Amino acid sequence: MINAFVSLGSNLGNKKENIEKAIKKIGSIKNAKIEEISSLIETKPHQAPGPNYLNGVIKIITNLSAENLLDCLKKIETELGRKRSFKNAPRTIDLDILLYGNKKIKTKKLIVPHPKLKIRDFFKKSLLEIEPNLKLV
Ligand code: PH2
Ligand code: MG
Ligand code: MG
Repeated sequence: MINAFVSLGSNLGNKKENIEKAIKKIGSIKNAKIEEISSLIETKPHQAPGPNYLNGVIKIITNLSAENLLDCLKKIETELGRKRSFKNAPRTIDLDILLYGNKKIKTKKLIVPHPKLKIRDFFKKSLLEIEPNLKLV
């Protein structure tokens, strides 16, 4: 079993409801259990146009591979109306794997730790809220 941290972001439609629906769906993924949920914080769009975001992070414990977890998250994004018009376009929901255990992954589909983890303070803030002992190197 591996601890993974997933970020939730929304800046389109009913942001809080989108995030709550996503958490519910993640909670029903077979082979994944939600362990912690951070507070949700309003953030200014980082390197992106559009309205402010609502952001949060959850901790899950899972035996899914990172790639399979990503597939589940993408499916939930689609179910919640995510459209992909241009890079960093406003979105109903964005679900990103921030950390997958202490693994480093670099494939066409997935980079973990999340490449923007160090430069997005809201990621770090939410991560440390739910995992105070986390060493972010
Ligand atoms: N996600 C992005 C781009 N910019 N800015 C904020 N505040 N929150 C996000 O989740 C976010 C962003 C691309 O995924
Ligand atoms: Mg993202
Ligand atoms: Mg994403």
